[in-house]
Amino acid sequence: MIRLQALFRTCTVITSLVMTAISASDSVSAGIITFGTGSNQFNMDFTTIGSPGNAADTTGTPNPAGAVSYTYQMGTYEVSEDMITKYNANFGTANSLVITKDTRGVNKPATSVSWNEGARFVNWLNTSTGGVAAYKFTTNGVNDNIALWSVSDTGYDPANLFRNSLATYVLPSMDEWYKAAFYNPLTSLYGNYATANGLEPTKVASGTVANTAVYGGQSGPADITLAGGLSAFGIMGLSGNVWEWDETESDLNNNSGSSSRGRRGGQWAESFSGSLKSSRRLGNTPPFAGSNVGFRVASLSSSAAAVPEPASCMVWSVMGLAGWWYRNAKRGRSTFSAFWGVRGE
Ligand SMILES: [Ca+2]
Ligand SMILES: [Ca+2]
Ligand SMILES: [Ca+2]
Repeated sequence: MIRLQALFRTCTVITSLVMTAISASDSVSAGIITFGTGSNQFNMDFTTIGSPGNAADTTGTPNPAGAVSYTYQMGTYEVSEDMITKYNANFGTANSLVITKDTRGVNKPATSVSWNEGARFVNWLNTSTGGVAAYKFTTNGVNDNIALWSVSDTGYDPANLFRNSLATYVLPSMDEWYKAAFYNPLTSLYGNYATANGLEPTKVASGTVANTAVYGGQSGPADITLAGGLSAFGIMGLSGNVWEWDETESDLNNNSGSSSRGRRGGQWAESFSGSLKSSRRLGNTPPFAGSNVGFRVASLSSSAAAVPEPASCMVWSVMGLAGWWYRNAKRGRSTFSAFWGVRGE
């Protein structure tokens, strides 16, 4: 009887551990990539955007939008001030390519970062990890406009003259951003907002509660990991917190280094939710730096990053523990005696 009670208690503990691990694991397909060196390393979280070949939405702006034929990774959070500071320490200062930004706090989203500065940051993510630059800069100023890739360049893609087809890290295109924000892979439907249920989010100053977003006259942006609930794919802050650049020209044809680029999602001070909606896409020229405009990074890697999330490590640990318990239970050993190596009570 004592042995049965011990087994039951152990089973209850394992079950609760498994449940905790599962609920903590919002997205087991997420991955973490580390950039930089030494004390200037930082991690960037990515979440897989699957459902390749999804249909476009025909109810938003632009119309159509959101059809992506391949699996990619979306930055789970906006780019933080800390990431920009560490880019500058690793690369920007030494190469006279310092990215300027606002200073609200290390975990706040980086703002007053122009499209051109964002593209410089993304290029360094590629080149510092042995990859190919996404954007073609031919002049030295950090806020100079890009040139177009040409047919003689390796990685030239006639369908997108901005993006080198061999690059891994990029600014999300209009369609990549739209899909990550508004498409629900479970229902194959589009929502009007980047919330789990696709409906208008509740206004919050910060937090991670589902179907909330940081807007509604807040005094400033929340930390990138406290920027409201997740989109259906598991991405935070696509609605609200700070505006985010997309890669694509406002006219949807990437054929001019100086023409206006899209930005989406609205920001903390918006009174109403209109700017957060799938129907709202504004634009600015690529050197423009707005104190409520930031960005996030996408990765064209089809698989999640090599380093698993702590939550999924925990799932595997618990599964291993459960297997060990089962084997010992089968041999008729109580969990207590098996754990302490005691044979025969
Ligand atoms: Ca700047
Ligand atoms: Ca945002
Ligand atoms: Ca154009």
